[in-house]
Amino acid sequence: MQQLVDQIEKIDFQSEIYKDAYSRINAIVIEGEQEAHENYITLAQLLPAQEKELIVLSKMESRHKKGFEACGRNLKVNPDLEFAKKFFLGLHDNFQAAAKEGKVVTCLLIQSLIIECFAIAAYNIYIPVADDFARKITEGVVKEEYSHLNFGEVWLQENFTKETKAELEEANRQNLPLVWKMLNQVADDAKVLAMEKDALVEDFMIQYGEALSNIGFTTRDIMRLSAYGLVA
Ligand code: Y39
Ligand code: FE
Ligand code: FE
Ligand code: FE
Repeated sequence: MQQLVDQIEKIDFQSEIYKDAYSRINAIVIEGEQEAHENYITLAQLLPAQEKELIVLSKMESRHKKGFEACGRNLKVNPDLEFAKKFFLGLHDNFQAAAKEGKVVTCLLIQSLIIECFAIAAYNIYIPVADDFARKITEGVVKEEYSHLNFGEVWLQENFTKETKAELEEANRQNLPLVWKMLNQVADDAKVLAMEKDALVEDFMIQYGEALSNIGFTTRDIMRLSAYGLVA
């Protein structure tokens, strides 16, 4: 705790090094919220019975995007959106390909489990080390991200069969290694913001493992699935 207090006191939110790192992390979050907005609209088309609920989630995502844009402006940072688009390309393409084939289970795994858990981990780790303005925004956002994760958990739990289980395993195999790659790509910038990679990995694994457990996977499955592709 004292360590955290010392660390926060040292953060200079207006230093060039902080603002440079923030230009990429802030852009990733803005782009991520935009993609999440679009993904929930696509999911609404794939799941007509949940259309209204999913449109509500998509609207939350655009509000999140506006909130994080305000965080960047507040620090006078220009988000590097070109970098962020490339950052999400792998997950973006896999989501699009799955949607085209009507693979709703894969789409839910990518957006409502993987991306939401990544967001929850990142926001939880960011909140204690954020500037006052961004902290208030992020606290409001993370509460809603839990409800997005919950949507995916409930749907996948209610539809858990041999077939959906197999599709989840395959989608996990294709997409989880991308998350570890993404995390490595931002580790240095995250560190400048006082967010440790180990803490991000740990929080992600806890959220993701809990989600898989709620859906119906065994502990043994979860161990195998949640560390898939994790190298360093
Ligand atoms: O569902 C959502 O709102 C998720 C899209 C938002 C993505 C957040 C991505 C966070 C990654 C940040 C990495 C910082 C270390
Ligand atoms: Fe969001
Ligand atoms: Fe979300
Ligand atoms: Fe989100």
